[in-house]
Amino acid sequence: MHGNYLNKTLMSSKKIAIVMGSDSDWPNMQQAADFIGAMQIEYEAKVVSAHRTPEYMFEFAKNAHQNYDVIIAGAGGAAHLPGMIASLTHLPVIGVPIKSSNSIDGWDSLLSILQMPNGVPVATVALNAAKNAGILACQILALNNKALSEKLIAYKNEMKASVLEKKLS
Ligand code: RP5
Repeated sequence: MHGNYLNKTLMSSKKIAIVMGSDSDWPNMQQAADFIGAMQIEYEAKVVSAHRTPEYMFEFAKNAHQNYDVIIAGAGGAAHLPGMIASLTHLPVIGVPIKSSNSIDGWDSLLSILQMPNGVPVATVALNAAKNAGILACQILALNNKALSEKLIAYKNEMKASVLEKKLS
């Protein structure tokens, strides 16, 4: 089990929820947490399973707007967690398809999260792309946070510089 660090809050109030179907998703989902933490934004990470803890998932999703502005939800295989959460909240939900031990090459996870019906969007990032989910969540928060938007601009500029500096021998 990945235990204690799954319930981590950086500051007093919470802004971004990072939820996942299993603690086996955490090594991947941690990349979202790491980026959000580096931006000094508050987050809470927890396991919420659509299949194993459906009542808890319902309670979490129905009350999420009281504690969070954005939800990042990752799952693998029959990955119903992001879509079910999106069906129960008006908050933006970013889905992370995970290539898990029960996944068939990741396609099941990807399509389960991506192919939502009209009216219930999940902003789906690439397979295992939890870092991009963290970046996107911060970009959403930055709409109302100038300091964060400046940090994101600095991050993008650093990325650009690192690409331009690359030398092929
Ligand atoms: C999904 O099943 C989880 O999100 C995870 O990706 C996958 C496997 O879960 P474990 O059997 O490792 O707990 O619900």
